[in-house]
Amino acid sequence: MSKTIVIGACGQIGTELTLELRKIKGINSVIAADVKDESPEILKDGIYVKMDILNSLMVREYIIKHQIKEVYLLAALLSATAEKNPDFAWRLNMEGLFTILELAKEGHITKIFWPSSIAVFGPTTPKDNTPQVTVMEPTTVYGISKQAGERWCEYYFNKFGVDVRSIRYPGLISYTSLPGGGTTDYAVDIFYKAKAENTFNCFLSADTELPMMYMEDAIRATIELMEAPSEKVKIRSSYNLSGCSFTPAQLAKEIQQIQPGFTITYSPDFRQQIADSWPNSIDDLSAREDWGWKEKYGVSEMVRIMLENVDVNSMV
Ligand code: NAD
Ligand code: AKB
Repeated sequence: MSKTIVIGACGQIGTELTLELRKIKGINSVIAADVKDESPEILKDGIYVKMDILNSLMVREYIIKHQIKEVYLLAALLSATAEKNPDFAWRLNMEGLFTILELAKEGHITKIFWPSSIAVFGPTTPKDNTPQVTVMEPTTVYGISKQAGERWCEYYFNKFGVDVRSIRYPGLISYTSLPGGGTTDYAVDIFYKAKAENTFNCFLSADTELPMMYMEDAIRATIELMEAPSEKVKIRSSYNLSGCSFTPAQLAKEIQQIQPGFTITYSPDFRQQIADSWPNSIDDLSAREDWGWKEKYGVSEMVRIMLENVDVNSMV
């Protein structure tokens, strides 16, 4: 079995993706890599390597030496954190991608997954059922880096035949690992506060509708896209993907169905402006038609699972 590496494996997506890939490919075939000194306990069974994606020499040497053929490149600064450190965010989000695209161009890597985001859209994009191909004028450094990354992925596919695949993830909701500094993080935080304190102060306004997805759906989509025959992957920039859409007020109502005493208050901060520039909902017809995508989880089911499983002791 050829080797796979997940770079950014200690993050919200990386933790669950690594676990799932290890189930499918075998524990010794999937290497977890991250800039952190140690992996979380949950990944301790398999191989872990401390790797800074910005150290392109080390990344190149490791991938070539260990004959790694499939790369999931997840390391990035997310929207809210990136706004606080735009120069570094641009560097981190772009340089790592070039290192991996170049390795594939040289023939060392055969397949790449690189995630994009709904952040590629901006205030001039149609907000409802945002189409696959539309106006894209992102206003955040994170969105600009994702949009540029999409263009480069498509370029390397067209010019050099690099097999790179990508999804524009919506906000992802999960309980295994905490989210890492995004605008959609409220939709995870809310469950921890609901369980610990039965109340939540939201950093977005009550009626801010955003596209979201339960993590299990996102992991399945990622693996389905990576396993799809190459000719079915017709979009080499990044695929729109839709799970469910809701506002903080609607999410709070769903929580109240299970915890009737739950209350929510609103104190919008700088993340409101970011959220206001993003779509309400996404049209993902291309993903459905090209490689058979279909979501499994709606809001009510996701809320039930989150309330059952979040561990308030892991809250920082
Ligand atoms: P995260 O912040 O939870 O995890 C990112 C991981 O990358 C962290 O473990 C971090 O330590 C690691 N990392 C940071 N700098 C690194 C470096 N220099 N070298 C190696 N590793 C480094 O992020 P996430 O939510 O898991 O997102 C993963 C990817 O998916 C990102 O590209 C993000 O833009 C994209 N995405 C995420 C969401 C979401 O809702 N989680 C939505 C859309 C797109
Ligand atoms: C963020 O909020 O930055 C991420 C994303 C949608 O890309 N969750």
